[in-house]
Amino acid sequence: KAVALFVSDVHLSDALPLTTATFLHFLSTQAIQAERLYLLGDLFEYWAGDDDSDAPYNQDIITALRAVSDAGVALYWMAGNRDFLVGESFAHQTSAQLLNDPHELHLAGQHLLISHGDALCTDDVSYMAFRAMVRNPAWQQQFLNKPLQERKAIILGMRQASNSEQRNKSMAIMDVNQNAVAQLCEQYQGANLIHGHTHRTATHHETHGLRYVLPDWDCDHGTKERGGYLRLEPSGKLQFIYL
Ligand code: OKV
Ligand code: MN
Repeated sequence: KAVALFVSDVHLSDALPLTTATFLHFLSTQAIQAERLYLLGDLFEYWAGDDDSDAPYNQDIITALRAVSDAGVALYWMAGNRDFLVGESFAHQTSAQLLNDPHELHLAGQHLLISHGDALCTDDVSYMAFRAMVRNPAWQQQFLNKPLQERKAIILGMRQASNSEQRNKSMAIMDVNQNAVAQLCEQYQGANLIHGHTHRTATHHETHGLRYVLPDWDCDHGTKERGGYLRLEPSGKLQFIYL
């Protein structure tokens, strides 16, 4: 039995039926057999606020996550850069525990540090400014006070602007900054780092330990692997499972 599964960047959306089906199948067959499931950010393509959990698509995902919790799997949630508006209501509905980024844990003899990963992409200066703004609780409260439809329209506008802007950004600034990684690894001496966000799944040997980068789950486009997760065995061994 797996001690923990680590997943990120599923980017769930009703526009991605294959990704959705793959994730729901993963929950009911793999996750349900694990002791713990860690969702490390960007589970959703975007999350406009917990009052959107009434939407039938979101209800289906919540019900499936709740079934995993009810089966005795400890469910943990860390926000990504697309679903940072998930709150206490979502946590209650799914029986998930909300985690701060980064989060340190000791499991199966492993010393781990888990993070979404966007905070490590410090070369993207404009994104770091945007992140600081939207992670501010006062800003979030103000945003969440707007009607749901207005919030959705704002997010849609941002996504459209980003789609035309992203092409001009170099691939390098979209990756983690090596100094940011070194600084974090130094702060948490001896920990192996697990993060997602960059969609560049790999195992990197850093100065202080290993850095596991989780894959994204885009099953509806492209020809690459169809998502996957990192599995922690009782022996302490970590291995990628690609679907
Ligand atoms: C995704 C990235 C844009 C990097 C905004 C609430 C807010 C969601 C959102 C808006 C942006 C995702 C969803 C996008 C990734 C970028 C620029 C750089 C580095 C809100 C919930 F702000 F309104 F509250 N967003 N989009 N970037 O355009 O897809 O990852 S996005
Ligand atoms: Mn991300």
